[in-house]
Amino acid sequence: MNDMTTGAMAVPSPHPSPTSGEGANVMPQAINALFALPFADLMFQAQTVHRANFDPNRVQLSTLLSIKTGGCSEDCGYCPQAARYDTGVENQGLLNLDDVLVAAKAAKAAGASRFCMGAAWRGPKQRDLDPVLDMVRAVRALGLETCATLGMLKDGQAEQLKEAGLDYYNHNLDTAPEFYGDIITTRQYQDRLDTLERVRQADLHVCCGGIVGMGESRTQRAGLIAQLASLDPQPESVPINLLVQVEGTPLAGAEALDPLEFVRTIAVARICMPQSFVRLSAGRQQMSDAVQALCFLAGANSIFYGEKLLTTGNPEWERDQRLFDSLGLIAL
Ligand code: SAM
Ligand code: DTB
Ligand code: SF4
Repeated sequence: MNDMTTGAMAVPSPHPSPTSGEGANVMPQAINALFALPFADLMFQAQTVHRANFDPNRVQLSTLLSIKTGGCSEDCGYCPQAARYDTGVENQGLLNLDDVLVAAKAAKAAGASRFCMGAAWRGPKQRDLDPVLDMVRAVRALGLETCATLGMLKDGQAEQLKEAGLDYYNHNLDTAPEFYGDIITTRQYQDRLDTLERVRQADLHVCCGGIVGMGESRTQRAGLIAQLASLDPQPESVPINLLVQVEGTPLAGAEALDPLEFVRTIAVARICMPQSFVRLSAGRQQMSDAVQALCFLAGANSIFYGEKLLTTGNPEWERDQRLFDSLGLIAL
């Protein structure tokens, strides 16, 4: 018979030192074993790790803005912005600086601490990057943390972003290496790892996560977390997205993920990346408050905050404020 403690401890640690926050030696079998724990044991372990590293009642708020929407050359099977899928998202040019500043000021006034600018590019050309550098400078001058997600970076581009005052670069691994080819063919897993290495070398903070609910197996969810946790050092921010199904994309109609399996994924991410901010990311609009509350209990301590993600909806400010009030959560 297992009591609560032995149930939780019967599983080997996925990491030699659960609070070190360093990557390497993350064992996929141990991560699979975490997923297989009784729910209460998994949640207990996640809460224990979370409380050893963070104030459990504080949640970081990041607001997204799509600075360049649609018309993307890539074939990411989940993405409404890929030009090749008929999703109704139009190809728009880069926003001008004034529009970006209006959005950043509104995000700050609503309580966000970080402003993340996203562009539907395979990667930025130099003539694209220059105006983005101006945006980074101007948003930083407002007193917000800055984040950008612009696709793959070439040599020297991460340094230019750092120099302009960028704090974080978001670039996701998206899924496990074994499932990746089912989702994206126009760039390789190694391309993503190379961009992440350039970001690290430029001394930028890394924001790197993935998407679940794309039809992957549990072992593949564990494989994604093993990859993320093996980055050395581990990413400072880890967005866990639940697929937002968009009509016209190849993944529209994928079998929906059981909400409790999503909660488990958050818990396992927390345990394997003890010092990272784990972000409950895309998919919140479709999620009940109760499931979101379980995600916070499982160790999520960051959200995308604001009424839009990039092209799809996110909970309204008022709904999030009510949720935070009812759970006693405080914005970081
Ligand atoms: N184009 C750049 C790139 O792909 O790196 C930056 C923007 S891209 C939209 C950023 C991330 O958004 C993707 O890597 C993916 O993880 C996430 N994403 C895109 N569409 C999504 C969807 N329908 N549901 C959940 N996450 C999604
Ligand atoms: C991330 O991991 N999720 C965000 C952000 N990084 C750029 C994007 C979610 C996009 C959801 C689909 C859309 O709104 O277009
Ligand atoms: Fe383009 Fe990024 Fe969407 Fe892929 S995820 S299609 S690279 S915008």
